[in-house]
Amino acid sequence: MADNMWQNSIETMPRDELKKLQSERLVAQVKRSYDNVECFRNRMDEVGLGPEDIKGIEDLHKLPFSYKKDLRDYYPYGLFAVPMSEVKRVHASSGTTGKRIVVGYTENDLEMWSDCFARMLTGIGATKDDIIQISFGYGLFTGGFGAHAGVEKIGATVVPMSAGNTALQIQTLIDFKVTILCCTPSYAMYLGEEIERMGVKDQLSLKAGIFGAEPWTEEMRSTIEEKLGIKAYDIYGLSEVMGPGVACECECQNGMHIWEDNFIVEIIDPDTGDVLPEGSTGELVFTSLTKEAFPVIRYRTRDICSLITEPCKCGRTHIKMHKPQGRSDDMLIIRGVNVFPSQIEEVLLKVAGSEVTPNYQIIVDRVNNTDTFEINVEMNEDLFTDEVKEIESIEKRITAQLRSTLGLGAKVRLVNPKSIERFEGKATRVIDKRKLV
Ligand code: DLL
Repeated sequence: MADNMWQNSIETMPRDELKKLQSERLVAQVKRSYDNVECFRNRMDEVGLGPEDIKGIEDLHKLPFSYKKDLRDYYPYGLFAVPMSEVKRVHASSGTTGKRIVVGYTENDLEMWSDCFARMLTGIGATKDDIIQISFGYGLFTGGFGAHAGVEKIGATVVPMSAGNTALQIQTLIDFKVTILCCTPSYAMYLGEEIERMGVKDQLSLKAGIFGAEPWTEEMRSTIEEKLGIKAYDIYGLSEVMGPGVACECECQNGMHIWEDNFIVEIIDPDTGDVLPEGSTGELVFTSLTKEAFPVIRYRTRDICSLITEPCKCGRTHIKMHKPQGRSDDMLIIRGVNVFPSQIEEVLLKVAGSEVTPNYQIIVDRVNNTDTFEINVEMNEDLFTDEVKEIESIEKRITAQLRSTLGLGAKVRLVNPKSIERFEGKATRVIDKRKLV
């Protein structure tokens, strides 16, 4: 087993030692955050807690939670714990409104991140002889660059494709003799279908795939494995906590190891905030132990999940998480992009506030393994027009603004006044027809 580990002594560290390490690191991280991050200091002061009150992980539950909203309130750099001269890279992801959330990394943070990804690669048998195609988006999204650094770390050959252009992706897989593919699971399904349609499966050199950034099921795993002739592994992460590699599967394909030397995980009741007993399903909460530029303490991910505490056959001692089952907020993941309905509402009001009403409906579906994204918006009664040109021009304006805000294409349709269903209670603005297979 030892030869498929990147940092053997850490990955197999006895749990009591791991807990001790977490305690030491937590104490230091709380102190560093208190000294350098105003939001955290204020929250500690409000509940009368000082860094000296945190003596180890047994005191974790005393600490206040942090939320995605904090990243918006302190946009862009207000939660960083080091001066900008120490920040070597930033990434960003969707916030709950038009403002993105921004995260930063020091040189040590980037090292730690690439080590986490290297653990995943080594764990699934990758070596420097592998040729690894990264079809996660490169840019502010953490997927592309996060995976890239991990591949470079283990000394394998990186093929930095980024997302899109399916024909070229397939040609590259074949011609460059790619052995491992990294992308979203829905894109892997789509590539699999196209490869099947083209009848070129036997020209592939692929043996494995690393897929994540959105929910997927065991059924999807089997279909992808069958269509691409590979083993498919799950990887989890989120920008706020690091990016891809907070947790990842090993060769056992049975839960994702959370790298507990770098992160403490808790499962809480999303309504009460209480820590739930072992084995419960609830909201995942992470505390980063080693991140310098952007530490998070008890960060509420909104992902609903449960943990696996039984020892893993691979020999790694780090706890595992099941696939997330859903979210406790209204965030949608469409073609790998995080989308909040509130962002859409903001765009509608901004670009066509007088022509449309805030009555809208978002319809998400999956056709040919690709997410479709449609928005129906009611026209304002006073300005009601059946002039096709005028309607099209409003639709185009909204589509363009959505594309620039979300980085995602949508099919926008203006519909007649009062034609969208009204709700007595909470409006159901989102119809998500995707079945995960
Ligand atoms: O999606 C980071 C990432 C990139 C992970 C590439 C894996 C591979 P964000 O854009 O900040 O970061 O979105 C984070 O995506 O809170 C989950 O809801 C969801 N998510 C990520 N990985 C998985 C997964 C990246 N394996 C949000 N299964 C998270 C289910 C996932 N959901």
